[in-house]
Amino acid sequence: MKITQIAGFLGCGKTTLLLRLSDELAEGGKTKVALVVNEIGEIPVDGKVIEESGMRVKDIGGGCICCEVASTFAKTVYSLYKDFSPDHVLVEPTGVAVPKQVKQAAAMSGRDADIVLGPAVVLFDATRPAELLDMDMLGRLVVTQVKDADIITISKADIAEEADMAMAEEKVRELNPRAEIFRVSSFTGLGFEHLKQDILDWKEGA
Ligand SMILES: Nc1nc2c(ncn2[C@@H]2O[C@H](COP(=O)(O)OP(=O)(O)O)[C@@H](O)[C@H]2O)c(=O)[nH]1
Ligand SMILES: [Mg+2]
Repeated sequence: MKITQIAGFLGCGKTTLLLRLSDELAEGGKTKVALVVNEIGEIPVDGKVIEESGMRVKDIGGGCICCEVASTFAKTVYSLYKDFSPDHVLVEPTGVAVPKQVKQAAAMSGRDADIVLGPAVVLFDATRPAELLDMDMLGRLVVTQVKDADIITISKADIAEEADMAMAEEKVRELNPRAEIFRVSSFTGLGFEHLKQDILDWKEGA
């Protein structure tokens, strides 16, 4: 069971990407996928609708899974492993979560469980790069998220201006030379094959 987080600031497109990606990863039921969402103050996911397609959805409230409710998160992941044994668990932390801490929380989810960590995928909203990196505003948080990422997807490529996307790519590359960076659109499907393959091939520490 591989746990992959889809992180990034509020409104950058996490839920939209998660839903499309889970559908693509499931390959019409060949692969079992579970979703864990932690949506404090975010747009709620309709779990019932998603479960109709054979997936399992867990919603964790009461705080951020990277801190206040890390142990609830770990228990949820473990119970998914026991009761549903998915191949993939996709996790959407809140927009203010720190990816490194989410990884640590996921790693706590059980020693006897056959759980491997997937990459930290961080979305960077290409429609508002200047605002996201503004150090007086969101900057510090967004910079931490970008630095922690294994994969950075430049999101909303279908509507972002080319100049903004180029700026976003340049800035995130400077902040994190280690991560893979590419453009995605959850509306057109741009970048999804790449993302899916990266997640499938990912080996922590490799
Ligand atoms: N044009 C466009 N809009 C998107 C895309 N992904 C998300 N959005 C929109 O961005 C807004 C926030 O998306 P959401 O997935 O809820 O973001 P989250 O807060 O990070 O989970 C919604 O209005 C989405 O419809 C995309 O790839 N292209
Ligand atoms: Mg969301």
